[in-house]
Amino acid sequence: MMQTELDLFAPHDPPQPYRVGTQAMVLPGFALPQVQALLPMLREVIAQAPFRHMYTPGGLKMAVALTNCGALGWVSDRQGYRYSGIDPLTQRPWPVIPEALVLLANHAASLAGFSDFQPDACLVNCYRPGTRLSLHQDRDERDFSQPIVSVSLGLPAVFLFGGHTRNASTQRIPLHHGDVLVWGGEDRLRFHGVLPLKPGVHPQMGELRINLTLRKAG
Ligand code: MD3
Ligand code: FE
Repeated sequence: MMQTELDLFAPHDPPQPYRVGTQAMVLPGFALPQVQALLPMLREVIAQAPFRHMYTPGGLKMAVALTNCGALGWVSDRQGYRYSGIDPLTQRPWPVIPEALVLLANHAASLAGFSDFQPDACLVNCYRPGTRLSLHQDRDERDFSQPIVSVSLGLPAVFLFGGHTRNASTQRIPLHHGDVLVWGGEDRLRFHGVLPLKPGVHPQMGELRINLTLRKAG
């Protein structure tokens, strides 16, 4: 049948999963069917453990606001980067990871080839327009053979996926609301970051991007 200009406004199916490294996979829209259920759970987590800006060991205030859920939460202060079972702000254990989020992460990891992923830590990053995350490696977890699963929500971002040294060239990977990424194996210690968020308003999330990273930290 002939295409009409109206087709431009028809909803698109999310693209198929694709590899960005030998053991790194993007699952576009994988979280979309769960988002409506996840958002109230996320709101509850944030009510119990509010977003806050942490400081780097060098004393710089981090641009990304963060919180955690799970048995372990990632924290940063003058003493260094580490995982802690206690939220330094509330002095209480972090809220539990919503079961639906654990199941989603486990399912995504298995599709990417990592069976039996059982996350014990979920870092929740909050970006506003202009916020960026500079190139870094994730090295604070005990076992680098465990993958990381991330869920992007809200405003789109450009993710930088680098190499094994800070100077290696980077791929730019656009990330949208509902996209899930899984990284493991030889891609686990790649440098990565996020370009400054462009201004915008997301219909569900407003002027925010929230990224959840699920890890087996302990
Ligand atoms: C690739 N967060 O919290 S998530 C972080 O969008 C972090 O908030 C970014 O980097 C964000 O540490 C990116 C995707 C991600 C997470 C860890 C990785 C990609 C990764 C580790 C190695 C390679
Ligand atoms: Fe990271």
